[in-house]
Parts: sequence; C-alpha cells; structure tokens
Amino acid sequence: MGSVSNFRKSFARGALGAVSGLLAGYTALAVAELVASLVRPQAGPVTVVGGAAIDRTPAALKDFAIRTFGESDKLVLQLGILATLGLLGIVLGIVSLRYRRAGAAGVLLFGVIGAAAALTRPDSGGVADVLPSMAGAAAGALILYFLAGKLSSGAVPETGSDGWSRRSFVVAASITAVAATGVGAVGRTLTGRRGQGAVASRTAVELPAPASPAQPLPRGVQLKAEGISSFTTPNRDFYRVDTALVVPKVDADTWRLRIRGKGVTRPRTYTFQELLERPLIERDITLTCVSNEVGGPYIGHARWLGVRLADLLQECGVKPPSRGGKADQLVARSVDGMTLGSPVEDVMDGRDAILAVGMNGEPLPFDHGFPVRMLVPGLYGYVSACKWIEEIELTTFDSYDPYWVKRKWARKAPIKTQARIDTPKPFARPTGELVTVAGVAWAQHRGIQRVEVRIDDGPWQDADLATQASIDTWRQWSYPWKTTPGGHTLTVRATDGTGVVQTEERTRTIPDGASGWHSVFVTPG
Ligand SMILES: Nc1nc2c(c(=O)[nH]1)N[C@H]1C(S)=C(S)[C@@H](COP(=O)(O)O)O[C@H]1N2
Ligand SMILES: [Mo]
Repeated sequence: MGSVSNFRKSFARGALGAVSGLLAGYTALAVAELVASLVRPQAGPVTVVGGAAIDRTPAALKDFAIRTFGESDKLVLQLGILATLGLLGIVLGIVSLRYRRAGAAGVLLFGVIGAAAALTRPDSGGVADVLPSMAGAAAGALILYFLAGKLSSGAVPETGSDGWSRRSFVVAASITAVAATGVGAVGRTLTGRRGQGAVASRTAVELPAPASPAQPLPRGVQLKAEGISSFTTPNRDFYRVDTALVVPKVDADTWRLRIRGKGVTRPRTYTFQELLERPLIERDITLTCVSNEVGGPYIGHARWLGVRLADLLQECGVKPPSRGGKADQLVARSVDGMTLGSPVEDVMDGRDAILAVGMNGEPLPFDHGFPVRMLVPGLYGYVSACKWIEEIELTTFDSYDPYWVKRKWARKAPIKTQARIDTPKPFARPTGELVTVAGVAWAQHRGIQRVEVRIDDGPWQDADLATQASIDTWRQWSYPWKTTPGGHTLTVRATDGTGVVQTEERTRTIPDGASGWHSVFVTPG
C-alpha cells in the first residue's frame, strides 16, 4: 500500500513539475512577445526560429509541405514549433524537480538558440534582435526556478500536513499564468499598433488613372460553365506563396526603392509618391507559382497598375545585354530579405514588366506586397514577382545566386504551358447526357492557341476557346461531353501561341516547374 501511495505521490509531483515547465515556457513566449513588440515584431522567437527552419527546409520537404498543408503550411510550422517547445518545457519542468539550476539553465539555453536565429535572419535588425529571446528565456528560467522551489520544499499534492505548500504552488502557478497572459496580450496590442502607420498609409493611397489603360476585358473571356475559375481572381481569393511568417507592414510614406549595381550609370532612389507621379500602365497579367502541381491551385489573374520597369532601368542607365549591358541578372530584394533574380533581357525586351502599386483597382493588399511589387509576364513568381520590394540590384547570373537558386531551383524559369480541368471535379458523378468539361490553360507571354480534350484513350478533340485577353493571361476553354455510363478519364492539353503542344512528360515542380497533362476520373450516371 505504501508503495502505491508513493508512486501516486511521485507521479503527481512529476505532473506538477511538467506544469511548471509549461508555465515557464508560456511566460518566456509572452515576455518575448512583449519585448519583440518594442524592438521589432519580426524578432520574436517563434518567428525567427520558424524563418530559420523555412530557409533550411530541403526543397523536397518544402514541396511536400505545400502539397499537404497548402497555404496553411506556415500555421502548421508554427504549431509544430509551439508543440516542440511545450514538450521541452515539460522535460525541463520534470528535470527541475531534482535539479533546479539545470532546469533553469536549460530554459536559458533555448533563449540562446532563439537569439542566434534572430541574429542570422536576412532581415535582422542587428543585436537588438536578441532581446526578445533573451528576455523571454530569462523570465522563463526565473519562473521555473521559483515554481520548482515550491515543489521541492516537501510540497506534495495531497491534503494534510503538506496542504499549505500545495496551495502555495497552485496560487503561484495561477498568478504566473494570469500575469503571462496579460504580458502577452499587451505585446500583441503593441505589435498591432506598430502596423497602424502602414495601414493608414495604405488607406490614404489614391491610385491615379493610368496613362496607358488596359483594354476593357472582352466579354468573351469568361465562360458560363458552372465551376470554372473566375477569369479575374478577386484579391481575397488570390493565392499567396512566400516565406514570411509575419506579413511585412511597410509604411508607404517612408518606403524607398533603390536601383544600383553593374552598369547602373545613374543610381537612384525613388519614393512611393515619385512612382505614383509617373505615367502608369495598367495590364492584365496571370501569375503562377513554380510550386504549382499539374492541376494545382497556385495561379491567379489580376489587373495590375504600376510603373513600367524598363523605363526606370533606362533612366538609371541600364542597358540589356543584347545592347551591350554588363548585367544579365536583375536581383530584386524585399524588406524581409528575400531575393529573386530575373533575366535583364526579359525585363527590357518590350514585355510589360511592371513595378505594381495597384491590384484589381485597389492598392496592393499587404499579403501581396504593399506598397510595391514586381511582376514579369511569362516568368514564374520566384524569379520575378518580388513583394515588398525595396532594392533592385543589377548583377550577373555568374556572380550571384538569389534565395531559391541557392535551394536548388533553376536560375531561369519561364512558365511552362499548362491546362487544368476545373469542372467536373475529380471523382465527380455528373448527371445528364451532356456534361460541360471546362477549365483554364496558360502559357504566359506566348499565349494559348488551342486546347484539346480526350476521353479515356479516344482521339483528341478540340475544345471551344474563350476570347484571349492577351498573351500574358490565362485562357478559358470548354468541351461539351456526350457521356456514356461508367468511369472515364478526361485529359486535357494545350498548345501555346508559338504552336508547341504541351508536353506529356511528367516532371516534378523542382527545379523549374511541373509539366504533364492534367486528367480527372469521373463517373457520369
Ligand atoms: N518578398 C517575397 N516576395 C515573393 C516571395 C517571397 O517569399 N517573398 N515569393 C514569390 C513567389 S514563389 C511567388 S509564386 C509569388 C506569389 O505572389 P502572391 O503571394 O502575391 O500570389 O511571390 C513571389 N514574391
Ligand atoms: Mo512561387
């Protein structure tokens, strides 16, 4: 009987140790959140450790994460970090029952890891960035030392002679929990306030009318087929792919764009206002992510407003390589330290490469790069579409590898010809003798001239094409299918504006985009 009650006692004590560890971790994060709100919100420990993890994620794992969790991948990562910290907290809490100092030292060690991650972020704000992790860890270590003390002074969770001590632990733990929650809430509020200048600067933007407006969209660009993507993607539905755990909130009033580097004879800095005062162009451009699987969702279409990038470059003295320019790579850098490299030749060959300030009639949403982002029709986002841009550096492909290239993605990546079946959905059971098969096809800057559909192993049949808005946009298609009962595989392929038929060869997204035909299996009945 004695041994059973001893076991119970030590189990209960262990549980309270675990609670101490969790509370220490919670306090550490809350204090870190508060300090980060004062120093730099992006320097918070979960953000810097998460950012470091994203940067070190092998391409294959990143691809898996995008496939499996889609745009929730960052949430999953953050929850993973929190779960890991929770587990570590529990272990340290139990250790501290025996070795108080070791437990506290363990908490401090994690502070050092957080501080190291903060210092090595590409957008690091300098040594001050270690403060959130260090202050949080110090607070966490103190709390653990203190709570473990309550437990080691013979306080066991049982009523009777030790009841006072147990009560004292519960009181101390409750106060800690409430105080930490308060501290964290203050931190979050302050962080929210910090972004208010940026929010106000966005609200104040009045987009000027374009000097070169886009043609009104021909009515025929949008087919009526139920379930087909809308030709223009509303901003709130537009896919989002980036490495930012905290979306940068940039104040347009203090924002600057710097253009410098090889062959830049007149380096310059532009303010947001200066860009708005230039003649603006308005263009329809479909954006696609290299991580889009065949049939995948990472494509969207918008009407963009902005400055023609080639004009700015010319103003700074830049020449494309074909006219003797020294730089063949344009590296765009964002406020969060991202780098993307595009061929200077493509940017200056007459296509509508743009520094966009507007998206579908409003200033860029923060998620999509406010105040200014870059777009180059025909190139995947990772080699062209820098959001929150703040610098353009002219350099060469030989001398500099931007972020994704360092991670094994291709240096150059024109968008591959693709077609997607939007309706019917995979494994659908459509009814009726006539089913409309419909979707989108894209080959930006080459255009789409033909889309064909095949039922099972039958012959390729021409689909009906919607009007093409421009060669830089996707194009809708539909095919009236006379169904027969039973399961069928529908396959689609496109031919680009240069006459090249989309390849059947299936490749992965790495290193330069997925290829292959999209097909769906459906059972009419
Ligand atoms: N600063 C920054 N810009 C970025 C990225 C990023 O991670 N950081 N991702 C790029 C990638 S991979 C793509 S596909 C596009 C996506 O733009 P969207 O999120 O507006 O759709 O942004 C590009 N620009
Ligand atoms: Mo991308």
